[in-house]
Amino acid sequence: MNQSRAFQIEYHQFLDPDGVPVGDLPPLAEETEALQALYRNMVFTRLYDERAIALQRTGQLGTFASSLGQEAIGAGVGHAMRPEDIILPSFRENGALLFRHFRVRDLLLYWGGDERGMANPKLGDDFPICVPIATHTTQATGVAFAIKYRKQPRVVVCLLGDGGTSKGDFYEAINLAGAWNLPLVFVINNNQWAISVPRNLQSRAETLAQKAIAAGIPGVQLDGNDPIAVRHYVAEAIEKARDGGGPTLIEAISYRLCHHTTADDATRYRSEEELEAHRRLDPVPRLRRFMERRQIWSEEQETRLIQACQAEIEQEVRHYLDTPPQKPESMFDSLYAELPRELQAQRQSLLGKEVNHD
Ligand SMILES: Cc1ncc(C[n+]2csc(CCOP(=O)(O)OP(=O)(O)O)c2C)c(N)n1
Repeated sequence: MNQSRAFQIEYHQFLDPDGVPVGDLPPLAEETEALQALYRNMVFTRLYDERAIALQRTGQLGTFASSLGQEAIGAGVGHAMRPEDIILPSFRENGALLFRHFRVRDLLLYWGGDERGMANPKLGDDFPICVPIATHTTQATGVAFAIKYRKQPRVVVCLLGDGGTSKGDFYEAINLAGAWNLPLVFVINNNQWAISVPRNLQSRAETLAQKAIAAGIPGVQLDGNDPIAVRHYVAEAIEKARDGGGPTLIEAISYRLCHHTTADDATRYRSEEELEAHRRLDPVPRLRRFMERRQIWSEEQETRLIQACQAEIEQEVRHYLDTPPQKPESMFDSLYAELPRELQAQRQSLLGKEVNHD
């Protein structure tokens, strides 16, 4: 039988789990400031995460999706984007959002059930956190189409989870991205679990990156716990898209070291041994060890960084806690230009005013 086509998926990694280079490093590895910025973002995200969970546990936050163990993805993506690019995040991309104009207070307001958290005018064209799985992938194609149509030198970055790649929306989105050669980069945060569904039950595909092949776009797989690899390959894909080179699908392999959200108990479906094995791949000490060996990071810098992050986070938490709650009827305010009658009635009844149903 003749072979029609053959494909392969490349896997990239620069640092092993101990932060030791596995081969030649990209120019980024010589950029002290960039490495320190990536590291700061990861440490900040982790400390914010811890604080948000404490707020939730004490009844001061509705729910929260941690990114513990996956910080390299957010940091690498956020750092690779230019201010004029547009992010369409899912709900586990804190680090990427913190590199943009999202502040901790915005994120806390959102998770506290206050939509004003996503209404900061400084967010520009960035999209709010998307909780419905993969629905934002088709929106991303729309945004990327608009950019291309207007000939703007901007790129759209859309992040989703491994589970999200099983949704029809995702296949439609990558197909259109390919067909229209859109300036769009999809980044899959493959943390290997979609709540309690493990990656191997989610799809028979050997890699998630290979889904790109059917869409006719490049698909690459990365060690998503290697911040240098994420930053390097996401930046490469973004700049290629900016130059008219079209979309890329990046699968960043990581692991969710935390519960799915504060409403989940991951001990019910996965073992301590599995968790322990993945703790050894943690991206934060990985970059720290690399920088220490290069003598661009010290114990003293670490202590100062932690203090500075904690002080900033506490200030943001104060802003969040001091924000007067939204009025309950505000939930009707941003849905429609003109509220349909049934919803008007609901709004009125919430205000304590009965309406006539003729
Ligand atoms: C359309 C839709 N269906 C179901 C859900 C419920 N749900 C929330 S998170 C989740 C799993 C998501 O897994 P994955 O895409 O791997 O992202 P992760 O949470 O692991 O980052 C599901 C099914 C949802 N939010 N939206």
